[in-house]
Amino acid sequence: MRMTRHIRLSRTTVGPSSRHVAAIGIAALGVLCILPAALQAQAAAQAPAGAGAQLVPIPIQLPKPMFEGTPQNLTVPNLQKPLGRPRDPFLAPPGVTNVAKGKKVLSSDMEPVIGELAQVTDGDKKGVEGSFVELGPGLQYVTIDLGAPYEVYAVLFWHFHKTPRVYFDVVVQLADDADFKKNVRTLFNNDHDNTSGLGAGKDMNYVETAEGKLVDAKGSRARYVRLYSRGNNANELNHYVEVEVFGRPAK
Ligand SMILES: [Ca+2]
Ligand SMILES: [Ca+2]
Repeated sequence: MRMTRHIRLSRTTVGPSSRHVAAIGIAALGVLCILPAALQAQAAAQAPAGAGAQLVPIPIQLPKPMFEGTPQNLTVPNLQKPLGRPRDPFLAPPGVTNVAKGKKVLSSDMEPVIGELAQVTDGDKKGVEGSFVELGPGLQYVTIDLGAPYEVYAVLFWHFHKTPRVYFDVVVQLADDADFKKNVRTLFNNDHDNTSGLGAGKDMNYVETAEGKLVDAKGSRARYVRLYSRGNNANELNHYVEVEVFGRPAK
C-alpha cells in the first residue's frame, strides 16, 4: 500500500518522458488536475488538515551510481525485483526538506569500527571508501535526534552502495523518546521471521543502490528516527552512508 500510492500517481500522469527533473513539478501539478476523485482524496489524505491538497515532489539529491545494471547471483530470499527505472517522485506538502542534516546520531555501537556516527547525517552520500560508517556485527541501530518534533513524510537511507548488497532485518521506526519506549511506530520491517524481536515484518529484502531506500512516513509526528539492521549478504557488519528524514516542523 505504501509504495502503491505514488506509483499509481505517477503512472496516471507521467510517462517515460517524465524522468526529467524539470518536468516533475509540472507533472505533479498536472496530477492534481486530472486525477480521478478517489485518487485526489487519497493524495489529500497524505497531507495534514489545513495544508491544502497540493503536493510536490520532495527535494531528493542522489549521489553518483557506483555500479550499473541488475545485480546478478544474489541468492537472497524474499528479494524485491529491481524497478528497472528511476524511482517515481515522492509527493509531500510544500516546504518539506531533509531535517536530519547535521543532526545528532546515537547508536548501539557508539565506537564504530570505521568512521564516525556523524557521517550518518553529514550530507556526504558518496558510495566510496571513507564515505560510510561501519558498525559492529549482528543487530545494530542508529538513532537520529531531530532536536524537536517534526511531521515526517519520508525516511531515505543508504547503507552502502559501492557494490550491490542486501542488508538484513532492516527496521525503521519513529518514536517520541530516544529509548524508543514512547509512541513507537514501525515504518518498515523486513525481518520476516522476527530474528530481532521487534515483531515480524512483511516488507521485502532489497538491493542497495545509489537511489537509497525510501520509506513512507505519512506525515507522522516524531522527534526520533531509528534504523536497525543485522549484517548483510557480504559480511556480518552494518554500514550507513547517509540517512535523510524529509519533514517539516510539527505545529
Ligand atoms: Ca554521510
Ligand atoms: Ca530475520
